[in-house]
Amino acid sequence: MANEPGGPGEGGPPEGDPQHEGGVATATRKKVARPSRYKVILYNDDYTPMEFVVAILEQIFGKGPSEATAIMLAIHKTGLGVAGVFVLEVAETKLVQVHAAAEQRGYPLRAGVEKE
Ligand code: TYC
Repeated sequence: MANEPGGPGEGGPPEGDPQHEGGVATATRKKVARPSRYKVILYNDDYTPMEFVVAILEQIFGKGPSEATAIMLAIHKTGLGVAGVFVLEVAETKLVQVHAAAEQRGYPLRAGVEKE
């Protein structure tokens, strides 16, 4: 059997068909589902220590020290900031992790999820 499912040639235009040669591939390609993405927002407050917010951004959101510090300072100045963008299930998990870590330390840090 030529052209086994999953084998080479799968998914592309039929080879040797003049109608499909040299054209713009995207014009005939089927649409693919792109899952919606969601921002995890952190909100400023007067009591959560800056170092704790930086640690959250590093440990839960995978930011490096300088980016985590920049995001924390932007939240401190403007009132809110984006910690990361994820598919919904991941965004909601991060939200739970932020609130659990803050609650454990007794800090009022709040976070939310917003569609991008
Ligand atoms: N405003 C806090 C302070 O001065 C720091 C802070 C930054 C708190 C970001 C929350 O999401 C936050 N200690």
